[in-house]
Amino acid sequence: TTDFGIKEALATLGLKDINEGTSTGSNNFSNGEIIESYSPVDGKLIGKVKSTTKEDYEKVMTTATAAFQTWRTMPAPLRGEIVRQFGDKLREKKEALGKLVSYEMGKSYQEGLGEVQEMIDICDFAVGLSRQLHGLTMHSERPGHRMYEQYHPLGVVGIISAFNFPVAVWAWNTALAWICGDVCVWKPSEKTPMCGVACQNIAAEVFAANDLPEGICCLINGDYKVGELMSKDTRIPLVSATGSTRMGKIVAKEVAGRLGKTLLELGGNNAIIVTPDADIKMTVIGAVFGAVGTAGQRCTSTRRLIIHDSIYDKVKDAIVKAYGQLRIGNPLDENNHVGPVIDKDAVKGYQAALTKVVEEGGKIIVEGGVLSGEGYESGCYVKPAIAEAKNSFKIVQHETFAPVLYLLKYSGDVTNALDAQNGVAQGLSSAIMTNNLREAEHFLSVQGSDCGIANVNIGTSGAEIGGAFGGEKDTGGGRESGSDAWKVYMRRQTNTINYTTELPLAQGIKFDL
Ligand code: UN1
Repeated sequence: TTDFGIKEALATLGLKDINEGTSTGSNNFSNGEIIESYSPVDGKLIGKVKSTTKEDYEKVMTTATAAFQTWRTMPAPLRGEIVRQFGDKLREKKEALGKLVSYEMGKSYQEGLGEVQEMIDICDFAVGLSRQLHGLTMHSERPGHRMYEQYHPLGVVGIISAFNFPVAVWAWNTALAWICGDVCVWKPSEKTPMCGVACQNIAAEVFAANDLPEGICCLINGDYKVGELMSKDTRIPLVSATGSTRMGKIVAKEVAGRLGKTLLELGGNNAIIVTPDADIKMTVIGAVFGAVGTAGQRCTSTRRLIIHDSIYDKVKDAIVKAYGQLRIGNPLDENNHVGPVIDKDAVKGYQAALTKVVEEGGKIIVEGGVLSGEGYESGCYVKPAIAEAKNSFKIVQHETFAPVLYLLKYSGDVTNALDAQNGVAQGLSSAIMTNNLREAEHFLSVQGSDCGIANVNIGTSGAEIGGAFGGEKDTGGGRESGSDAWKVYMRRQTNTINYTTELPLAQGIKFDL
């Protein structure tokens, strides 16, 4: 693990080398079973953390609820100042954290750095927002009355995040929740626990330097059972969960059962529509990065290309050619385009998808396969594959978290492509490649894409933090990150003030005593 400066990165992030023991991180009460984190890059043990028991969880909740009492009374722009400092710390540690993300999760170093950049960006966004938590004022129908609304902090926000964006998704939630006056309890994926401890350490430094209670930022470790503690906990008014649709449905039911709020960011089955007026070169870049970036493990990864029959062969040939140039290997080596998938289970899911698509009548046009031999010892490196398929195939309807791309053909006008694009259970990201204004506008219209994200002449992945991020249908309906996504982290209050000596009733009701 001394290769590519991993040892140094771990030290910079306050993480213990595997020989030194368990990384507990700051403000961590975890005492449970050991979780070992193995790198999909080289199969080596990176480190260990302890999982959170029910008793540990109670301690976390006690510090979090106590910290909320302090944090919520601090003026929002001053909370913004803390988030600004946190963003600066992230700038300092960008290379180390980006490297750890790459090593523990398997995405390319460039994408690891990109992920940390998203954290920095959301901090900047949140700092500005801390002076803009605006409510409206309304004109009262009663004389001498004033009406307005205001937003107050919500309380303890529970965050459940996935392995694929092991640090950024947490930051999208915390940076906003913090300026909103909430405190956070985070359960990172048990597949990327070291990233969780690293982030906790960075945040802890900032809170300590400002004499603020660390309970503002809490970390819990473990599998779904630990997440369940939060779903059931009435002290947590909002649970923000990112992951599979299956997980989201369980969390949604549990939290709704106690009338709590959820913010769900679940699966996608994202397509790019390629019309006869598409720029082929741009299409290839967008589609290939979308399908193989993060080894096809983004929620926004491109899974389907819906190509017009008149240009089908041309696009297919160009994409197949581009796949021929992909270099698969150690993601810390910047010569490689594609790193490993997260673990051997993901490899199995990938293999099953390729078997199923053939069983259903599809045709593989770029062969897949698991790589072995030198540099591939972890057993997690797979070849990005392409199959010609039909939208109706069960496997095409399913989100396989791996680099498998399906080519679908459409004929006639763009409405036929849209039927296929919208004809899946998920509704996260979508794109159209066209220089035809009518097609582009139709795609964006009410009759167009039914997804939370709809792009013209760019791919499905790589959303910026300034926009609200999330999607419809099986994607869960939540929006996080930019725009007015902050509102879900606050409680809204409508206030009416009477500054007269009379008490007129609304709706003109007479009630004389
Ligand atoms: C995810 O996969 O959970 O749009 C989020 C993108 C990234 C975020 C993806 N900014 O690809």
